[in-house]
Amino acid sequence: SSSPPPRVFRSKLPDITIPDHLPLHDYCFEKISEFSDRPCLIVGATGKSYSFSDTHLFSKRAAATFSKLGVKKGDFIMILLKNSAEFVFSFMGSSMIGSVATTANPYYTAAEISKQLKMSGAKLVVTYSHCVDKLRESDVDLTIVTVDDPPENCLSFSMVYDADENDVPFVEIDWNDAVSLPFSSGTTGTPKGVVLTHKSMVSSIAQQVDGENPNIYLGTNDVVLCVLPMFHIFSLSSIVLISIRSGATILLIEKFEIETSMSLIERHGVTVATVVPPMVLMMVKNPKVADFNLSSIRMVISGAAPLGKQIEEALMERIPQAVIGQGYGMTEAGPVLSMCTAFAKEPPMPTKIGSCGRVVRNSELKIIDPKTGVSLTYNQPGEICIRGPQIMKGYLNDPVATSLTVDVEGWLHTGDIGYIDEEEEIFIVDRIKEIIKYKGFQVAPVELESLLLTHPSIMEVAVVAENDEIAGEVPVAFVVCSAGNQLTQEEVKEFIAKQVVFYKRLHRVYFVPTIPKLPSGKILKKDLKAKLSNS
Ligand code: AYL
Repeated sequence: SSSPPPRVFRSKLPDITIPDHLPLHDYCFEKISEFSDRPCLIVGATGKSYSFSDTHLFSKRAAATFSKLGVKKGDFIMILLKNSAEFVFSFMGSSMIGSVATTANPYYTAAEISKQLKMSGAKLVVTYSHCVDKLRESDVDLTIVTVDDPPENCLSFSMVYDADENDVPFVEIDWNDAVSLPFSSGTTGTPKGVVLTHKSMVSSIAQQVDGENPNIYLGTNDVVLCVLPMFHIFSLSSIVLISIRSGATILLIEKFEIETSMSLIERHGVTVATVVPPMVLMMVKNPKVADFNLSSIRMVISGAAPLGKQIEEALMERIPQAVIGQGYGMTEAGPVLSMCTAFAKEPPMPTKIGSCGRVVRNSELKIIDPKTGVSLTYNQPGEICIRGPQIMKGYLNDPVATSLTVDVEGWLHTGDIGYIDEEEEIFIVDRIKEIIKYKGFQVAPVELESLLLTHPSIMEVAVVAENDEIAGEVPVAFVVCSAGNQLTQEEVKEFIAKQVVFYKRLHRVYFVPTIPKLPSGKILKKDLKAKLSNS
């Protein structure tokens, strides 16, 4: 007789032993004696390279420096940097002294940075001199270290290189201690600090690259493209940390400019390109790409937003030798839930176009009916939930939001709707959470709605996602003006633009007489989205 169809899904690859005694930095650097002289970091813009032993050494010196500056175990530091060697040294250095790195976008406005500083309680920031004025606007008492010439009352990051690595104090690190604090709005509300512990991050990295048959097979001959921002967990975990663990070289690029990036891929022989869908779109649409030799690329990992089938097919034509597949992650999930198994060492387990691969090892995944909570089997779409050692400890200082996301049985509810086919491949089809994804970046509608409601001429508002060919989704607003007041679309857009980072800007404003709501006050966003022409 046949067994009943599964309700909890596990990896087709065998489970692995996750080293549950190592703090994140020791785990990442565990094997460096095997490749200490190989390049760990190459700075794309300058060509400067740092070996694994340099990277380890400068991380220890950063740890010693932060410690001298008063950072203690359990304290928070903010890294406000683009992709750079200093980012890596600061992050690893912070881990070494048991402090927690909260990472943020250097393009954030003063108000956005201030919120994150206050919510995290960070006392030290590593940044650029041109960000110092923004930092000073928040009335937080800060030690500011700049990687370029320090302005008055700031310190220079160059002190790290002169520090003594033997000055790193001994700290006892528990596996359940926090190590990083990325921000995410999750399934509801505004951005919150996501507490990722040594346990979560080590587990997720191990699930990606450890074991006899790693899900993502990386080695010392790989050169991994790092153009996605490291302040986002996708890049931090699935580029930087997995490469350090595996002995692969990381090619650091600050900003995705198509020709510069392609020429750096060619020059350094990039073998693994980790990307977001808008980058793939540019790689297939831009005719100049054909001028570059991309034959070194053997693997393309796309994630953070859905990758359209046609775009994936077009990329396969452009780089036919490469295996192309998706990773599916969520900051709160540590971050990886599923990964294309065609990236594994052996035997190749191909995945279908459009799939997000299969659930990672040492984890359980289920699909539930979002209304009843009943778990579903093959081919039935529902909310994706995951349980395993990699998921977040919780939101910082927010037990209510935590319990809405991680239930008492330890299942993390993603707010994504998907199904699993009979070959255990995951397909995401919808999202029941409010979040808008602009080129893979999160935009929280509530954040923009609260800002709009501070405008004296605005009475009611709803922000929703509008589909966009390039960005995937863009935020748009429905606005009800207060009696006797009128605004133009430009005025509303401008009002928001000066308060938020570029990707949260409104792309359109629709003036409406009322916002459709349930008697409870809940806005009927589905009805509003249906009004948009291209949704
Ligand atoms: P956050 N396809 C469709 N939607 C996706 C995908 C994908 N491949 N990946 C992520 N998302 C959406 O916290 C989904 O709605 O993390 C998910 O809940 O900024 C949300 O983005 C999470 O957004 C990887 C691969 C990390 C991906 C990531 C994504 C991190 C984005 C590591 O290896």
